[in-house]
Amino acid sequence: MMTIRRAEFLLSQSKFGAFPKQGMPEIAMAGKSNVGKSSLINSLCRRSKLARTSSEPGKTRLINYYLINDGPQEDGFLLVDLPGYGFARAPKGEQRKWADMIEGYLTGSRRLMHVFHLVDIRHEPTQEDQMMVAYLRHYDIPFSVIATKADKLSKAQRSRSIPVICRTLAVQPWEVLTYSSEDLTGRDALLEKIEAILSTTTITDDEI
Ligand SMILES: Nc1nc2c(ncn2[C@@H]2O[C@H](COP(=O)(O)OP(=O)(O)O)[C@@H](O)[C@H]2O)c(=O)[nH]1
Ligand SMILES: [Mg+2]
Repeated sequence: MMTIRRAEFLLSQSKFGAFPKQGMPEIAMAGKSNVGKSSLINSLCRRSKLARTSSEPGKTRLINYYLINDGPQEDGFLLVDLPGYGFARAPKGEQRKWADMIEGYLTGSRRLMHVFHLVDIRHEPTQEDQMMVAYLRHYDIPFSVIATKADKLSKAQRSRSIPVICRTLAVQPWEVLTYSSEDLTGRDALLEKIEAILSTTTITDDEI
């Protein structure tokens, strides 16, 4: 299983664009505001204040990049916290801006290896969640679903909610990981998944 030895905030963007360290493998987190993207990054890296978390849906929508395992060991990668959605009542202009950012990122990112699409294990995925999956399928980006906040449900309740998530998003049960940033359920499995994703990244930039 891979270890996260170092984790640091790299930069934020309000619009996708070129940045230093671009060319490292990237793994991105997508999902509704408040679903637990920042908490997952913090719990995965065991750094409680790396990514800013909040019980209030974020007002500023940014792409946040975190640099993981930077150094000579060549297992470095970028974790990318994508702007959350879940603002069906938000002004059209704001929705358009979100869509432009997401499309800009998904089409512009040079080495996006995988997207973790987070959904709350307690709720049926929304139309916006389905739209996010449609984006990922449209751009042919490998993804898996992470059912977050697992600590809020009993084991029996969890096993009832996973099929609902699978059905709504048209994914298979083995494409869904159960996770909790509170009690670290699923953390080891997620690290193994990341290791598997990164092990397919042996091609260097000039070969692409
Ligand atoms: N119980 C529980 N609460 C969580 C979990 N993950 C996130 N939260 C809470 O959900 C709220 C939103 O989390 P945040 O990480 O900021 O969501 P983001 O908007 O997707 O980045 C915060 O109050 C977190 O403490 C989890 O696994 N379990
Ligand atoms: Mg966040």
